[in-house]
Amino acid sequence: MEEYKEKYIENKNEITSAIEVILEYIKQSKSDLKLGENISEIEKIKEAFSMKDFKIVVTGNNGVGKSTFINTLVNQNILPIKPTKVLTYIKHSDLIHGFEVTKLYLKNKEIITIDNDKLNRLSENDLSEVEYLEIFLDSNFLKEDVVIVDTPSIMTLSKVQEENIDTQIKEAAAHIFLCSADHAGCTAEVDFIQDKEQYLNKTLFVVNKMDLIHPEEEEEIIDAMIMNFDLKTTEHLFLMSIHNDDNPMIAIKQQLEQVIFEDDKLQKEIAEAYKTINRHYALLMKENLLKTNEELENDAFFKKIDDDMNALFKKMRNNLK
Ligand SMILES: Nc1nc2c(ncn2[C@@H]2O[C@H](COP(=O)(O)OP(=O)(O)O)[C@@H](O)[C@H]2O)c(=O)[nH]1
Ligand SMILES: [Mg+2]
Repeated sequence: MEEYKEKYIENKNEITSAIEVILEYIKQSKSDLKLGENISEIEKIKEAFSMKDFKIVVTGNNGVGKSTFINTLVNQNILPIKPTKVLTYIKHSDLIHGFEVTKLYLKNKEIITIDNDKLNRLSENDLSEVEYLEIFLDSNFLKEDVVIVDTPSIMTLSKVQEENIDTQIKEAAAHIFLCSADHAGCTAEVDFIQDKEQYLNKTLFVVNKMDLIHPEEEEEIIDAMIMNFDLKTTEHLFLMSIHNDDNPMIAIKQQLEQVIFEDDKLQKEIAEAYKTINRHYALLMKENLLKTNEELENDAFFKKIDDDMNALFKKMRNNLK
């Protein structure tokens, strides 16, 4: 099994620590590189990687099982199984440093914090004042800045919500469009997907509730999905039922991580970061060569940093191959 996320985390950690080492080196050696824009260039890279989040937007008709599906993804019964009225972000909270709470962002700009176990008790009336929700949860799936966005049914979206969801999908690292086997590919669904063609390479189509139909209808559903949504391959198409033990959740997670972490733009960013770090390292080494050997030998600190750097860059070069 390909470990797309692990590979990304490794790259990110390597980039971050290489930058920290370079910054430390510049600080200790009072390098000329401190002047000019050099420091800010690599600091910006570090900042960009620390700010990243990977949004997975889940959309679909009412009652197709979006909230149930998300609960399965994060492995907790966190979302209430009743119609979702407002956009709901589910983010990671490390329990050692954080809390499992829900923040209600009200339309009047107030923010209310409640315990997650009170989520089920929010009435439609309570939610009428809410613009969006943010749920913090300790879940392995959400680690490394994965954020899931649950959305109201595509049938009940106000104009504002519809535009908002379009923006969400545009910004998202991945989009999951959920259908129900008993009416997969209906007109409302086709209409919704029609103007989202440019996002098809990051969209996964999941037909849920396969338990509701006869096994021999499976072929028909696959054909209908390909036809109605103009799918070029079935790589991004999954059929499942929450009630079946052999549901393809592992395959879906794997495909999701591939879409998110093997993304061309992200890979380019990583390669660029390595290139910039290498350039800075070369500049530092060049400066360092101007020192006398004694100076260098007497300085245990430089020796340690050099070792750190060499180890890091050896790993990086292997990675770039
Ligand atoms: N038969 C069947 N029911 C399901 C399945 N997945 C979810 N449901 C049910 O469908 C209903 C709507 O689910 P929910 O997650 O709230 O749908 P949402 O409106 O899309 O978020 C609930 O009663 C779920 O228990 C499934 O695979 N098979
Ligand atoms: Mg829901």
